[in-house]
Amino acid sequence: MTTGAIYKSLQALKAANRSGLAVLADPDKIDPDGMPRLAELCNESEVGYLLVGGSLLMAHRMEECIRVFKAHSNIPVILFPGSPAQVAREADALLYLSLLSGRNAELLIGQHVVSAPLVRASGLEIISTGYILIDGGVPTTVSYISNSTPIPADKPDIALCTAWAGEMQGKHVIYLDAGSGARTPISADMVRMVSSQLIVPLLVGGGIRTAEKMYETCMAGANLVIIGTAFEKDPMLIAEMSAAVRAANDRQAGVKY
Ligand code: 1GP
Repeated sequence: MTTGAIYKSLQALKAANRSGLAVLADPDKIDPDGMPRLAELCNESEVGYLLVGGSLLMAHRMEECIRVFKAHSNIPVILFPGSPAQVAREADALLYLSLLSGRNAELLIGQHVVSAPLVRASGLEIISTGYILIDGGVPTTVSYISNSTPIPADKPDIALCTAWAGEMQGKHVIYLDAGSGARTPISADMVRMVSSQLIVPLLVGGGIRTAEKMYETCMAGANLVIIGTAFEKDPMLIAEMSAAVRAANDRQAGVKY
């Protein structure tokens, strides 16, 4: 499976030692009427990608949310599916997730086999993703639904070996996630250790709610930082987080003020 423009843009971030910002929109928490405003805020900032998905999706409005967003923005939309049912042709790409931190064969290969015809027929850019859950201090929906235990937050060596295994298996990206609404986001030490050892881009998310933490995560080597909950609570934070990403990128590039 060849990769496309969106993956190339993530590789470019990695090659330049830069970070990007992604907003995660859960269609159960934002309705299509909220999408024009979200698109406007994203267009005015450093947001490079909109991720769409949720663990359960009770409201059946994912496709409409994507359509409305795309009518108001050129920012690429990437599916971050909580289940194989969340494949929407309206999006541009799909994070094709394997839950590497778990030992649940269904989430490593079983559901992929069942959904393969649907995914291939979708025409979406497929980004093979080694998805690694890290303990964020509270039980998350993902760990409950997946019946899997996250990697302890103070075991960066396990996270690194899991990421290495994913990279050697050919995953296009590695995603370290403390889970939506995590009390404790992933430590800069863990991000730094994993990022410094990977060739593929590193995605990081879960519980990031301040510009300081955003800056620290970017400086530690995250190539894409994903924020959902903090923006649901206060969409105006998008501008503040964007400034933190810009500051980290300038610092990495040696820009002096
Ligand atoms: C969850 O990493 C994402 O999978 C985003 O987490 O909602 O806590 O920002 P938050």
